[in-house]
Amino acid sequence: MNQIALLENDLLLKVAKGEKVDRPPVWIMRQAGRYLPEYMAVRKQARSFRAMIEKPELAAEFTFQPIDLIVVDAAIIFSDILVIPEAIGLPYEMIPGKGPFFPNTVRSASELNKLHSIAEESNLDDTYAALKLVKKELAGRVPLIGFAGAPWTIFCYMAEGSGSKTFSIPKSILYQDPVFSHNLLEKITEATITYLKGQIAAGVDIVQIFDSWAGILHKDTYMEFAFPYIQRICEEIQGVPKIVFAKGAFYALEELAKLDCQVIGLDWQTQPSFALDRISKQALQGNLDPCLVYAPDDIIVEKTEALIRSFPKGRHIVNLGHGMYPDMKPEKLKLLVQTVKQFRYDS
Ligand code: 1CP
Repeated sequence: MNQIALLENDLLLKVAKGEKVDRPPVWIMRQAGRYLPEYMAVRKQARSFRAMIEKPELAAEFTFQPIDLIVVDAAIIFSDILVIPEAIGLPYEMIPGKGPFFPNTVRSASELNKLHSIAEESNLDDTYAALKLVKKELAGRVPLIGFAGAPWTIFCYMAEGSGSKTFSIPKSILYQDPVFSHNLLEKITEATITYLKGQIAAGVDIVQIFDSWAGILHKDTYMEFAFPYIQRICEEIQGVPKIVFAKGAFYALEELAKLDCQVIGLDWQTQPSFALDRISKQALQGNLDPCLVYAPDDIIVEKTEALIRSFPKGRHIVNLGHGMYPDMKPEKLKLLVQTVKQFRYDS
């Protein structure tokens, strides 16, 4: 049986497959998280961020919150891109108010040699269990999005050991030791392919690859160290549509357009017309300025409708150009989502 036939709301998948829709679907990056009081209430009871994603019931609860409260058109599994370093031997901690921290880093061949492949049983099993639970409880209400970080973005965290404004350590490694860099990127790519295949087996309807740090690279380094690994992931992951979101990679849109993926995500600095001039095959996702969520109601409605009109009918998924911030108001996001839901292409 066709998976789509089982979904009540399959707008997202329809757009990914180039089928007709009467309005664009909408979901929001970081739609689960600290801006929701309901998230904060449950989070207080959890030991740590890791404990939240390691417990399938809790991960499922966080996944459902934006579906029930904001009423978006898709669920994205509550997890993190950093489960991949952990799965290959580099554990992380999430420090409240600060972000990720890796007690060890990978900056040399000897450190790379200490990594391993994904074991028969690993932390990734928690995500698979959460996905199965969410898929069952969703009962076809909306599609379920799985995700992973792109190899370059994961490389950034593994080499830097934390978040950073410049990621000068991983960037310097690309220039100083390209052989090591490719070896580590290769290792991450293999694990990511295994992980995404596992997510598909657990029931996801579509996957998104987050290259959050694409924008700090020069086009030459992006084409050498980032793009080929995303390309390989796209080629090996089949059976569900793929969304590639390379934040800040305006310089590589022509190349991203050649990927075996159905949707390209856009950050808010990229003009829709600029992207449409370079991408003719895929649907586009985005790309409202996240700070529009702080605007007065009438501006939110006006800008959201204008955004929809700037993309061709049926080739657009509404989203922000990056994630929600913790101090944003859920009511404002709800208005944005409602605006999309009331829009009709032909009126
Ligand atoms: O609702 C959802 O979006 C689903 C869950 C989700 C996703 C898709 C989380 C939960 N994280 C992610 C992806 C993710 N994680 C990315 C790619 C998207 C992006 O660019 O934002 C990145 C870069 C991370 C790494 C990460 N995890 C950071 C950024 C660190 C930095 O460099 O500054 C942070 C702060 C986290 C923690 C995290 N992950 C997710 C949540 C809700 C949180 C906050 C935890 C909390 O304090 O409650």
